[in-house]
Amino acid sequence: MKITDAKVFVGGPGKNYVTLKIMTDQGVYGLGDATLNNRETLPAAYLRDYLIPNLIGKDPRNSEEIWQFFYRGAYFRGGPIAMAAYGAIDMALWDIKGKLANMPLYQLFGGKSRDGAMVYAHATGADLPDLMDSVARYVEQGYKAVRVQCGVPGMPTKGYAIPETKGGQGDFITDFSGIIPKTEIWDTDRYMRFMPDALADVRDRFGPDIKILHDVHHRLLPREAAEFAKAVEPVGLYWLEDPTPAEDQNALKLIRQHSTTPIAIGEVFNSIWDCNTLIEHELIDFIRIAVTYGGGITPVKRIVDLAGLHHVRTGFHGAPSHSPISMAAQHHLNAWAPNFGIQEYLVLGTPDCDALFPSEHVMENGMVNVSDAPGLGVDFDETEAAKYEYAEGSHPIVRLLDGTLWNY
Ligand code: GCO
Ligand code: MG
Repeated sequence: MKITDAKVFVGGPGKNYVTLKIMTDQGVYGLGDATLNNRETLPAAYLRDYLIPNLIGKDPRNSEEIWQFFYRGAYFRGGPIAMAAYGAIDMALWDIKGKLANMPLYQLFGGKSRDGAMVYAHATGADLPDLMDSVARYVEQGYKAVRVQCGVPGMPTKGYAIPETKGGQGDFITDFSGIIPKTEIWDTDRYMRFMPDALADVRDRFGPDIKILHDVHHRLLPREAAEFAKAVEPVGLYWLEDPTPAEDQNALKLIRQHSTTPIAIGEVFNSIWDCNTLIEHELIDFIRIAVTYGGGITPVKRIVDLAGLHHVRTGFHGAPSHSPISMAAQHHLNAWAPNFGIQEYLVLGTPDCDALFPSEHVMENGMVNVSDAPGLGVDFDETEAAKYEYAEGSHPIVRLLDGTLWNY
């Protein structure tokens, strides 16, 4: 069996999804997602210019060998651009494998460990009353877990993932006016004074059963993060996410020494080497790596197994930049993983998105029921894809009050 061709598509409704389609001499094809938010053209170019020419003629069933060929063969290892491109290939090869076996992927991993996988949605408010309305909407829809983010009074600009005006919904991250980023101003002192009480108010209003998550988005220093994690202990958070920038694995020690608040980290990780210390020293509770920038199912499944040895559960990244293809790969891992925790779930879910990626996975009452269709259980409509093209966009950058560049 041989790979005969592969194509890359960039575009989508409100997102620059990077979709890979690998064709074989047996008519079976596989789909992968290489979307790297706001840098989408780069994994697409790596796929087109180097990886696809090297794929042609290979046996698609040898997904492990092909992964090693690209990862080791590049000499310069890792990084989000390369790993997103390898990730798309790996997903597509697993999709082909599942279709050949006539089995959903979770069966190839070891079968189902649960009936449905719990997901969390993003509630956000320009201020606290606005946030309460947003949480209430998700609770009414049956969500069991909600991430809560709230505008901080007196902050010069809105904080991470906060709407400009009350009632605003959606993805507040990408600005499609061009590639020159907007600037947000961050005031740690105001955040530290306001946010623990705001989280406590959400707990008081919605009671003990709802799972509350909060994302610091890498903005605190280790000592500040330890103070914050201690201050929010009475809230009983399901997790505190990215309290410090993720590249300093040592920073997490200080937080652990001072607090029992569960810590989730890893949405910017690309390999097992970014998180092995955190996992082996049991400094985190949830690993957030995504199947896309983590290099695909093959390496991420190894991370899940390592995490399982150390009581670390999964909480894969699921921001809206993940297309239904990589989300499907995560749904299959979530169905199987003995150490599954929760899944972030923000697939656009619009009619346009559903038409582009017809999917067999069902989300209801805050739970995903994985598809039993062979392979990933999601398709890609090339006629629909022809309607879209790449749109320039950017993440904001963040500066402190005195203008110092800070972490977005
Ligand atoms: C999350 C993340 C995202 C990132 C985004 C960057 O928890 O979902 O923090 O919102 O900001 O993926 O592109
Ligand atoms: Mg996050």
